[in-house]
Amino acid sequence: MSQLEIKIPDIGDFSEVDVIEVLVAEGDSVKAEQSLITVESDKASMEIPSPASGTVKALKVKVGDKVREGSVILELEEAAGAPAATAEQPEDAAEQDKTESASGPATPDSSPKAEAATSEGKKAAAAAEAVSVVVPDIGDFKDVEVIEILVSEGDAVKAEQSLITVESDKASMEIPSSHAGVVKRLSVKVGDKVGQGSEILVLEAAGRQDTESPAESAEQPKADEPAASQPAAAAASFTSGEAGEMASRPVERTSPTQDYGKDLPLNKLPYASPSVRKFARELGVDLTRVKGSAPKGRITFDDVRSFVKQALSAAPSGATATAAGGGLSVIDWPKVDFSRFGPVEAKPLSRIKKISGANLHRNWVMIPHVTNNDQADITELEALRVQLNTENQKSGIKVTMLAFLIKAVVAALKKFPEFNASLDGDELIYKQYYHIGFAADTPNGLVVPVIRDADKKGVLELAKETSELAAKAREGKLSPAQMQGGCFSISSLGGIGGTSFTPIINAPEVAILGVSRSAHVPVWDGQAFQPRLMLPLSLSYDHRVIDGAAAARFNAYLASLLADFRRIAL
Ligand code: CAO
Repeated sequence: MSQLEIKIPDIGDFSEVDVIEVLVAEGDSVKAEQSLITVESDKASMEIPSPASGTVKALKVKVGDKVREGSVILELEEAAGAPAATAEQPEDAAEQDKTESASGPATPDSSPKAEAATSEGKKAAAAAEAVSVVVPDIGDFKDVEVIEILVSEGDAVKAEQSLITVESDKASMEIPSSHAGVVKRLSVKVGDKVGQGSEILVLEAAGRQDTESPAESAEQPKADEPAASQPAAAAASFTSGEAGEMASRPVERTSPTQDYGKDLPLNKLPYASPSVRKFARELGVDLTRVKGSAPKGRITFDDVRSFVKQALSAAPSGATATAAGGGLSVIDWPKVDFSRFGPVEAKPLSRIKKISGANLHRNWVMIPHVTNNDQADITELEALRVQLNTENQKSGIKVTMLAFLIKAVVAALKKFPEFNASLDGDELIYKQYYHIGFAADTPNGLVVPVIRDADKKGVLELAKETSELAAKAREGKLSPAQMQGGCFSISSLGGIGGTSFTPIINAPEVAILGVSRSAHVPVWDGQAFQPRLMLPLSLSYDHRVIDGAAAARFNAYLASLLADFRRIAL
């Protein structure tokens, strides 16, 4: 028994490709022509078959490796009595694959003609000329089924853009466009059988496509043409034949998306065309978690899109969040039949609770929150507030602590502009306006009305507006506009109680101030303890934007303004 090094054969113009699937394991017995690995370029994938029968002694590649012609795939202990020709020369064997194996890689002989994709005499010669795009030479595949149409009438397509996916019983491949232009008419539909020369669609060509003569264009592709420019790429764009069956079986995995495929059992990669795989990779989607809607469980572009949409909106409110991990890789919510333990009554969540719940969930999960707790000495401020209310009784406006807080917060935002900002990708948007939201507790749940241009309003005006908006909130009469555009929010539980809490940031804002109940406490003034009215301030901030030191300074500054309100005028 001899030991063979099985190498990547000539795989056409694919200079370096990724190993996306290893189909055998050490110790496995393999037959000649059995697929060993699947490799993939950005537009195509293909299986590499074994040139000989034997036992896999040592695997030399793993998923994620880059390979090229001549790279060693594995060491094979040749089966006794195997024909010498298959065992000796992997190159020869590869050559044999080229001509004999339908499951083998594309060969020069079977390479389709790059420009033969247009029907004769219809090649675009001038702008807006109709071009019939046909199925090129796709090797041994005849009468293959159209399983996917990747463009629609009216679409602008680029040359080499994939138009349709066809599938035989063992492989699928994408057929690229030979020309750029606008799709005038589709000539095929899903389910049609096509072969070399079948018209796929008619394009209104974008302009003169090239300077070749029709005779030249019908020739074989030149060796140095980029792979993607040849339908050979399509001929090589095979996905694992077994994947279709595999994809219909659920694969339970929660590994990070970047590693998808690595931990999968052999032959269990999801069933999708190369461009769908690429699309999924670009979006960081783990295809093993996407359910294919096409026949045999094949995953389409739309399946990937739906998966992403679902993941993005997976900040579910109460009921749905409890259904299944809420889009996170966490164990499912416990399902308990509470009636087993005593009488229960089920009531649906209010509309506000569902909406605010979804927002709170997303914000809590997506924003790295830190809360800085401080206290403000509001002894004098509270005395002023009481005095103003005594003097202003006839005005009907009650001066509230909330109004003072809004005024002080605006001054602090001016001093610390990063608190009056929002993250937009890698940019921080600094706002030059000061719209302040405040949490209002209503019978139906939490809402956050917004005071616009709070910097331009006095304390009395702020007190009047907050009480009007809070009343509207309780009546459920706030308009959407009255809850939009906030820069920073205040959540005051002072009238209710508590000593501190962690308010949840109201995205896309980057900070929120929680206010708890003030209390008289003994404060050391350097000589003696004095009874002072202290207001707890809990500042939650988005740590991606705001450093802990900045938060401590903001909160301390705010406390200093509340301790001596005259500073606001400075
Ligand atoms: N410490 C002690 N007492 C306070 C106080 C504080 N920090 N803030 C207000 N109070 C007192 C007031 O003095 C007033 O007392 P009197 O009735 O004796 O005058 C009482 O509490 C009510 O205060 P107010 O009329 O000034 O109302 P407010 O500004 O406290 O609250 C509003 C207005 C809309 C913020 C409030 O009604 C509300 O909905 N708060 C709940 C906010 C909330 O739910 N936050 C949590 C969000 S996260 O789940």
